[in-house]
Amino acid sequence: MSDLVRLEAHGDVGLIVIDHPPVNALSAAVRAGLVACIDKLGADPALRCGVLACDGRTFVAGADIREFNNPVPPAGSTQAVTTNAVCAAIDASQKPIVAALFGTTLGGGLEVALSCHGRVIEAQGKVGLPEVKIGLLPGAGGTQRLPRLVGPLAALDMITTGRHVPASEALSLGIVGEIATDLRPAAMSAARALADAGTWPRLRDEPTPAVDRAAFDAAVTAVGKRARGAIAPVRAAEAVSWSLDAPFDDALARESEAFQALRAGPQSRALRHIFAADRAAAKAPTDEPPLPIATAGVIGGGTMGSGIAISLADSGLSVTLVEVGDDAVRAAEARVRAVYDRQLASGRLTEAGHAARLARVTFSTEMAALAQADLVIEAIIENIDAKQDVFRRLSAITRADAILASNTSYLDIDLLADVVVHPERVLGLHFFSPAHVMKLLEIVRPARLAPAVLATALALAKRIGKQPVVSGICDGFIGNRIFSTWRKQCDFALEDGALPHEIDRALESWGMAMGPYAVADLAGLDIGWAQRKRLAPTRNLAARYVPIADWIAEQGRFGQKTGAGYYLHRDGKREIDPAITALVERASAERGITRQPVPAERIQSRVLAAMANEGARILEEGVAARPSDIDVVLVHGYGFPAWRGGPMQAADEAGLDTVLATVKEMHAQSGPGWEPSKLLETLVAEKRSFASLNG
Ligand code: T1G
Repeated sequence: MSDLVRLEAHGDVGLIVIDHPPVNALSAAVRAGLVACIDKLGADPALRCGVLACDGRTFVAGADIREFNNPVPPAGSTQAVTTNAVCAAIDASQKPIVAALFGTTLGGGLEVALSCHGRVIEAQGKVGLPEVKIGLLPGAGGTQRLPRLVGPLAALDMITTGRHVPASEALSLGIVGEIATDLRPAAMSAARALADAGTWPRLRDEPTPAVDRAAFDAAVTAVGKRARGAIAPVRAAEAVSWSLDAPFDDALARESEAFQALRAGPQSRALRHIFAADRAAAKAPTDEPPLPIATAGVIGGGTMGSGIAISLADSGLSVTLVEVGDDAVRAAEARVRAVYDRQLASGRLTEAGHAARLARVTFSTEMAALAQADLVIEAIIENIDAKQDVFRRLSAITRADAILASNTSYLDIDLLADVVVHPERVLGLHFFSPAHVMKLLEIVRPARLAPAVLATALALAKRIGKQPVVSGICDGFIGNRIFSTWRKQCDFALEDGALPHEIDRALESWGMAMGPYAVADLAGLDIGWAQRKRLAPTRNLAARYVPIADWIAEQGRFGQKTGAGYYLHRDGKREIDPAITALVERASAERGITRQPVPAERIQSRVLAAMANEGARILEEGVAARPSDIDVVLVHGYGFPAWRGGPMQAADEAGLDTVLATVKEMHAQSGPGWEPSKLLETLVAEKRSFASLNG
């Protein structure tokens, strides 16, 4: 036994308890301790049965992800005690063992529980096989045991989505036999009942329930379509199909091979990188405790303001939304109610939940209503004068310790702090539209920000289910600055010979959720147009500038909202518009370019190089704390494929020398503004990676 896993005798029940904070991950020591305790249970004549339980906040949340970057341990070492070996020890047990599930029983934790002879769960507990989310598949029999328990179709859904299944659904699927209020006693009773019955079937001996093969194959095909380049869900679906007809042990061996191949591959490396990067970005760079936030105010009830109010209310906060005039208040109320009505209609909210959330959001035309708010988020038009006026008034009305935030997507937060008493409480909380849906939250850190306020913003992000990234101040912060940079390379490709749909297709086939021109039509071309006009006075006139986007906007074509932008939009479909083709060709002609086809690979490599080079500049300027923060922004806010790990990870995978060569090529062709960053040149010279800067 080890101090991580102990065996306690409770009458005739052997209670095996794992105590490995924070989530009882199945590290090598835990796996070895489990096998030792299972053996000890079997050898003790006073014990008729066993219960597998955990101390702390959750039953086993999976294998220890940190071990996956280590080389496969040599046979015979304690590390070689795999999760499969733990399951095999339970399979070989001559005494029934019941698992006592609570918290989030995930991955290897659920697989070990599935090899047990019964499972009891707490009402708030959840189970899942989320391996695909880190580019893996269940590697300890999950793809073979779960189908035998719940049927191939339900298993395929759980394993290829990685979703968490609540206790009630786990009961109806048969994953657990009981939902208990007093967990361990209930599990002990269940174990005794199996011992009394004298029989305790093993899932591995059960036949897989029959399934309509055509329906199953159609579901497998759908997994491939949804995967959008990710290979783990496709491999996982293949593994589940083996449960239909392959002998258990043969399928188990194939599952292990498939698991190891994924674990060693670039996609799992990238997804494990994002798993760690998300957590690194969310860690407060200070020991200051967060301040309490119970009541919040939002100024501005447009799309962003109402989305922010919903995001706050969803997390239990009381929110007062302030707008100017009764009409604007009514419009804001309608926006908030419409979202909650849709969630009620779709079953995502119960009647009670719907009523509770609506009750949390109140509306006012008076800023004085925010006098006692702990936090106020301004979400009005992107105009610095208007924002400064709001912050002056907030400074006079709110408590001196109230946190004052702006949702601005690029304006200088220091200019807002300048007009506030106690400027150290002012920061940026840049939500992404729709604010109640998008996970990313850029926390913009002005020079005078108090550490406790930063810690409070990071704690708020976790509470409202957002993925925070701390950004310094620059035009566009991290995400929009990088987006506007690589978008220019796409515009150059338009002039050189490509068409909008070809560029969108090249990047979507590379894994981007949506190409830049489809995104522009969705977001509205007027926004970028206004930004370019704002920046026009400071634009470097020697730099290559493509007028295509301006020409389109000047025609009043703002994208989906006007029915036409880069594409024609009819009945919810995007159509190629010959008028845009002609406009693009005119741009090439006016620049004296003879159009040539632009290969998809060139678009992909230049977009990545542009992202990585601008990311390196952002790091040099201290706007981002580490390369992985940039990856988190692009993955959670801009549709960058998570299975490529973000631009900095993808650049490492491509080789920084290759990326630097592409940057130099772009500089030669595109002129000023495309110089290689010093950091990129230094890393290449020193044969280092961006990952080496992640700390
Ligand atoms: N291994 C190691 N550390 C883990 C971990 C894991 N599986 N899961 C979480 N942690 C750490 C995390 O890094 C953080 O550490 C702390 O726990 C709290 O996590 C064989 C091969 C469980 C839902 O994919 O989904 O089993 O930063 O901040 O928001 O087939 O963590 O404090 O030092 O996320 O409450 C499958 C991944 C693995 C689950 C809790 N399991 N984890 O969320 O806290 S592969 C997973 C989560 C596998 C088998 C295969 C979440 C959580 P630190 P947290 P949380």
